[in-house]
Amino acid sequence: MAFPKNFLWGGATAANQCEGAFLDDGKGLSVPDMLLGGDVNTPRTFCPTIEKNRFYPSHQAIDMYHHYKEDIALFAEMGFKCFRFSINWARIFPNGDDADPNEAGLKFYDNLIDECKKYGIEPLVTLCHYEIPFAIVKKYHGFYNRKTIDLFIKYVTTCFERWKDKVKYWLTFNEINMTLMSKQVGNLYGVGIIQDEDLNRSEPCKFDELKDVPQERIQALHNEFVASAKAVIEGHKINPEFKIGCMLCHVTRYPLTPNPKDMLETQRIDHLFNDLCADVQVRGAYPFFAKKMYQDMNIDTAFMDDEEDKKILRAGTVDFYTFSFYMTNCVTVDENAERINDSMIGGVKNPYLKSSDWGWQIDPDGLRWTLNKLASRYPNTPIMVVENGFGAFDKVEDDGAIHDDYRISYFREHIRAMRDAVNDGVPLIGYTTWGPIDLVSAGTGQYAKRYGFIYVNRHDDGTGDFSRSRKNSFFWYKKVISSNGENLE
Ligand code: BGP
Repeated sequence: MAFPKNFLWGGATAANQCEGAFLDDGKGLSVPDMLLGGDVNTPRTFCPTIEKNRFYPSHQAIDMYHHYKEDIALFAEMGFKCFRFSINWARIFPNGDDADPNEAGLKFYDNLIDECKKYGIEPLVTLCHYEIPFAIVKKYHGFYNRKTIDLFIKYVTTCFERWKDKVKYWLTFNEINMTLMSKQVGNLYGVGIIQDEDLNRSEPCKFDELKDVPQERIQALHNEFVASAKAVIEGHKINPEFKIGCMLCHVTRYPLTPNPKDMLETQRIDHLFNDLCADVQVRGAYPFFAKKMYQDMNIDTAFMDDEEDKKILRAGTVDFYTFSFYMTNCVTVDENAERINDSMIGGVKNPYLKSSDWGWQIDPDGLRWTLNKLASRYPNTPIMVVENGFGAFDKVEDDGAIHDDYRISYFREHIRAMRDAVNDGVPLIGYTTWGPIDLVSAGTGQYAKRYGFIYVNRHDDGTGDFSRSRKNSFFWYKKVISSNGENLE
C-alpha cells in the first residue's frame, strides 16, 4: 500500500507570516502586526503602538501580497495539489466590527484563490491563524467577550458565501490548543486578550512579561470552541459539501523513565494539551477529565455547564482533524532533568533524539505513533498533517545554489513515517509542509529560521530584495509529489 490516489500534497503558510502589505488596500492592524522580532534565546516583544524606528517583521514579511502569482507558479512547478493559507481577518473587517466587509481585501483573496485554481491547486483556508483584528483586542478584550463570537461568525460567513463554489476545505482556528500550551502566547495569538496595563505600555514587553489571567484565558478558549462550532454549523448551511476541520499543535510526549509517576504526568499533560481541545471539536463535548483538570487550575468551570453552548458544541463537530507536527519531547517528575530551551513548548530532552538549531527535537517515528494514536482516538475521522517542516539557517553559495540536504532528510524521514502510518491503516488524506517558501517565524519573528523549498532574499536587518530562488529541496519535493510519495531518494 502507498499514499491514496488523491492525496493532497502541498505546503502551508499564514497571512501574517508571508503577505506583508500590512496596511494596504484598507487592511487594519492584526495582533501579529504588533510584534517585534527575537531569536532562539530572546522571546519576541509586544508593542501596543506602531513606532517608526522599530522593525515589525509581519509588516512586509515576504511581500507575498505582491508576489503571489510568482509564488503560486513555483508551487505549481513542484506539482502542489493543495495550498494551505490563511485569510487575514483584518483585511476583511479592518476594525473587527465594521458594518460591511472591505471589498479590496476580499478581492485580494479572489485573486489568490483563482490563481490556485488556475493550476488545479486545492485551496485549504485557515480562517484564523492568529490574525485577530487588533481593534477587537482593544475594544472587546478578544475572545473573552462573547461579542467576538458574533464578529467572528460575521467574518467567516462572509468568506463562506464569497468562496462557496471555489473553496471546499476550511480550518477554523490554527493551533487552538496553544492557548493551553503557552499562556502568554495563547493570550496574544490565540484568543487575543491583553490586559489594559499591557496595552498602555510605552515600551515593548517580552511575551513572558504579559499579564496572564487564567480564568479569562480558559473562558476565552471556550468562546473560541463555540465560535468554531457555530462556524461549522453555518458553513454547512451555506454549502453542505464543505469540509471544515480543526487544527491542533500536537506535541507528543514520552515519559522520560518507566517511573509510573512519569507515566501519569505524561498522561495528564497529553490530556490537557493534546486531547482536550480536539475532543471538544471532534467529539462535540468536553472530555471526562476536563472539569477536574480546570478546577485543579482554580478555574471556575460554570461555562462548561451552559446548556445552549453544549448544544452548539454537539452540533458543530468538525469534518476532519488536522495538526502540526514538528517535534516530540519528554515528561518527568524529576525537576532536575534537562529542559528544552523553548519558551513556548518547553518539555524535557529526549536522549535518543537530535534537535534543530532552535532546540526542536526531530522524531519521524513520533509522527507515525501520533497518527496511529489519532486514528484510534477519533475513528472515522480523516486526518491531515497541515504543518511539518525544518527551520534552519541556509547558506547561499557563490553560484546562488542552496544545498539544504538537512531539510531533505528531515522530510524524507517524516514522509516515510507517514507512509508507514498509511500502511498501518491511518486515514491520512493530505500533507502540507510548513513554509514551502521562506517566511517570518511565528515564534521568534526571524527570517533566518528558514523553512522553504523556495529561498526568499530577505533578512532580519530588513535588507533583501524579496527575490525568490529554488533550493535543492525544491527539486526533491517535486519528485516526491510526482511519484505520489514513492520516490524519496
Ligand atoms: C506553528 C504555527 C506556524 C509556524 C510554525 C513554525 O506553531 O502554526 O505559524 O510558524 O509553528 O514555528 P516557528 O515559526 O516559530 O518556527
